[in-house]
Amino acid sequence: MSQRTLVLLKPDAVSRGLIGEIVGRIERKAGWTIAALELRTLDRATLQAHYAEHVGRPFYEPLLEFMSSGPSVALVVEGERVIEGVRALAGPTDPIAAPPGSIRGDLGTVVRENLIHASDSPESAERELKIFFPELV
Ligand code: YYY
Ligand code: MG
Repeated sequence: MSQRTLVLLKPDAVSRGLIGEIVGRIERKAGWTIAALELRTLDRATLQAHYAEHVGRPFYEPLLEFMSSGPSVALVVEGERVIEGVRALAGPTDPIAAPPGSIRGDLGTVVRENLIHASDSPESAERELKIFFPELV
C-alpha cells in the first residue's frame, strides 16, 4: 500500500553534513519517491504542535531548544509501506541501542541528537504532514 510519511533531518544531521548520507539511504530504497524536500529552521509553534504528545516530559524543553537551534530538512517520502520502512531505516530512539545498519545506530550516540524524525503510524503521518506541508494535504 502506497503511503506518505513526514521525515525531519534534525539540526545535528544538517550541521554534521549528513543530509546527503541520510537522504541517500532513503532514496536508494526501491520504489520510494521524495515528494517534497526543504531546508527549514523550525519555530517553537511548529515544534509544539509536532511534539504535543511529549509536553511535560523532562526532555521536552531541551528537545524544543535543540530542534530550533539550526536548520532542519523536512521531507515528504512516498511509497510502499514507507511509514514502517523509514522507522526501520532510522532505528530505535536511543542511538546506542540502535543496531548497526540503521541511521541512528551508524551515526548517532546521544538520544536527543538522534538525527532523524519519521512518523510512527498512518495517523501520525496524516497529523504531521498537515503541520509541515499543509499545501500538500
Ligand atoms: O519517535 P522517536 O523520535 O523515536 O522518539 P520519541 O519517543 O517520540 O521522542 C521524540 C524525541 O524526543 C526523540 O527522537 C529524542 C527526544 N527524546 C529525548 O531527548 N529523551 C528521551 N528520553 C526520549 C526522547
Ligand atoms: Mg515519536
